[in-house]
Amino acid sequence: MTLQEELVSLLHKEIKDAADSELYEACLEIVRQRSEQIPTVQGTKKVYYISAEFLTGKQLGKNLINLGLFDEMDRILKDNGKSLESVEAIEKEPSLGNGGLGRLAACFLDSIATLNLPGDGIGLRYHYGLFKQQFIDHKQHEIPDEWLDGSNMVRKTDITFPVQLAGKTYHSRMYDMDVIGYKGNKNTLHLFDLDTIDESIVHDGIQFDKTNIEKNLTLFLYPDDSDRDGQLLRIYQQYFMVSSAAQLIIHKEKEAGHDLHRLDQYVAVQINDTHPSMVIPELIRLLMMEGIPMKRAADIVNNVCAYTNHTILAEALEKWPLDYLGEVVPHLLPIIEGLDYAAYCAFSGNPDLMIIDEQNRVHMAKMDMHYSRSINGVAALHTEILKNQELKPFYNIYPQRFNNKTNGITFRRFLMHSNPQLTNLIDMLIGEGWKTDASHLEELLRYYNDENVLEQLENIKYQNKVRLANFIKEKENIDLDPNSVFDVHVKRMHEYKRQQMNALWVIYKYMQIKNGALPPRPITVIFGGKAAPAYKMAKNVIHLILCLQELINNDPEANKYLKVVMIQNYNVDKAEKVIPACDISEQISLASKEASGTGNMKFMLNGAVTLGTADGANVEIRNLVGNDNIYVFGRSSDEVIGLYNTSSYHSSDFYYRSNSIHNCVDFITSEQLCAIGDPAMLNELRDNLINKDWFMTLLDLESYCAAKETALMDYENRAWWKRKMLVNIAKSGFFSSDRTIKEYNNDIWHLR
Ligand code: 26Q
Repeated sequence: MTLQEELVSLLHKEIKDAADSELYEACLEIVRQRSEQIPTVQGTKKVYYISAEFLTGKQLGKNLINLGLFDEMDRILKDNGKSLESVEAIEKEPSLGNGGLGRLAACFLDSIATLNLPGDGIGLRYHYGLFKQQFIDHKQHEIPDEWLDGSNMVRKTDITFPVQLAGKTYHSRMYDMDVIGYKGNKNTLHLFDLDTIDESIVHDGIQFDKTNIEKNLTLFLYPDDSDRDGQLLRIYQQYFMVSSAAQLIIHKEKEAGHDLHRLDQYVAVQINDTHPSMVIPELIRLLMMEGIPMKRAADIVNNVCAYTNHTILAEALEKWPLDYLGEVVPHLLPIIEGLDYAAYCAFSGNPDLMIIDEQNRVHMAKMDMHYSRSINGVAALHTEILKNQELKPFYNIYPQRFNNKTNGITFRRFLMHSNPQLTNLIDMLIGEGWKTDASHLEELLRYYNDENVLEQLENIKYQNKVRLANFIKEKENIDLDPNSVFDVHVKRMHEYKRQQMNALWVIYKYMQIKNGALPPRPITVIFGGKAAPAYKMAKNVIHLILCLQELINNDPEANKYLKVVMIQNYNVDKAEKVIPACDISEQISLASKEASGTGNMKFMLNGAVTLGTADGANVEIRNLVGNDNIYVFGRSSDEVIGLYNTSSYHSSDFYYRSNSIHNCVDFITSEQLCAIGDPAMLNELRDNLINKDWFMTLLDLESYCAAKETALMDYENRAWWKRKMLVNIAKSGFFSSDRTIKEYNNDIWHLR
């Protein structure tokens, strides 16, 4: 049967007569059937990537690409007056992550399968994911994200495991999603859930009874943990996930007849940040139940596990009160205490190295570092900071465990799927080898002086901007000019990422325009990102941006030159629409704070030029493209770390010293903005900038404005700019997650 015949037979009608929703079901079914026919990756050693988040994005288009069916399906639908794009729009995006860490996990699964390495993901099947973001009265509101409504690739299995929570037995059920490699075999993402979850207990946005574990356990990712019940719920979730994982692993190994004493010959476990850390004591516990003494079990687990750190922000390093753990997982307590005692004996009670601190809190990262064979950071700078600052006491005792694995992204999604025109151009110029070996992209440098190719690049960018403008018109009813510069700042809202600094630049530009200093070309500033529901300052920044959007876009004197859009509910789907349309990629975190960033890589790959600090992977981008093809500004990570160590940054100094900073900051609470927004929120934000500014916005504001001015001027030199685009694309091969995964495998997992 041809693909077209298959489609018709599933539809029971002609393609031209089918609705998009019917076509979606039929396409999904075809993917399922094809996937069933391709083999699971085989091997004697397998990695389990355990993560609280898997931000997989929509599956249909990506699976069609990896199965080699996308172009044919696209053509069949077109020939029948339909569009694959509209069919893909029917799918709901699995909302199983919050940001970089979750998207990284999804990219890694794609690369592991593509490289034909045996490796499964393990996570949770959150019914409402993180949350869905809505803007009402220029503020973020949170509502449940009903991603499970409708058909998807996640299927229920009949596999369950008993999990002890607070002395009661619950049964975790495994759901599976095929992870189909590009022209390769498949692996599985296992998502665990409880059968008894009751979605009807959610009310008033995302509120629910936090004590009713049977009904609430997997409703949301990162439920509010501002009180005791919320923290307990996090522990319940984490243990539920890792106990299911550990049982699955041990069960499979026993079934295969493997000697559990040699578990490290068959299994590697990658711990994605500290959320899955309890897998260490849980695996030890299960091995002890198989008759292995604790010391031996701990040694075995130590050789199996590897830990990835994604942050140096203190508030993100999890520390759980021992008595909370005692309440939820009393059976793990003797093991955790035993591990702590072993560290006490080995390191003469050095408090820096203890798992349990003087206040009886369990430091999950410290447990990870003592009981993992590998400890890695996610970009070169980040790993150096871990070794020399944040985790120095551990680097001193375990130097050989520390290693860097600079993050990567899958080009199958973030170029082939999101930017088909650029994909075609690259194929035409250098062939298709880059799809499996991204270093081939460097061959594009041959066209550095090829006017024709440069013009095509520019045309593709323009068309992507038109497409985004149409999308924003449809979704937000805002008119954008595709001839303006698209300056894009999309990522989770956090003070360290400094969206507030870009907002201050918007104010600066607005005041300039009002004073008659007009830019050579209109500028469109595009924001997008969710704030954690309890994170007040991040919500204040969203509020400021939405108020600026209202003020500026409706000011006829200014809106010809400047527009602001904040995209609602930024997710993977929207990322794929925004990124190909970007000219200037904003990566302006306070140096030392962004572990890596991966958005920066996606923009670069799509021909945007980075405006950023020397932070995270930006440093590696600069080393690859050279200073002519990136705009780097601001204090260095060493300077910033010095300022923190000596407590010598006072934002008020910067506020009072510079008139222009003063004016921009004061504009936040101007009559005009207060007439649009909530004066209390705007005041709180302004006060914070003047009196606290923990992430040093005012420190870098002037150098940021200067660098951005240079970038905007350079944009006018079109001949130059097109070459910058080309160099960025050509040098992005290093950031393929295929490269990252090869490094994980060579240095840590050694899969066979
Ligand atoms: C911890 C404790 C209590 C509550 C929440 C958390 C928590 C939740 C989520 C801590 C961290 C996260 C997510 C972190 C994250 O996404 N980090 C990003 O990881 C990317 C992949 O490595 C990096 O590129 C980014 O730089 C990093 O910010």
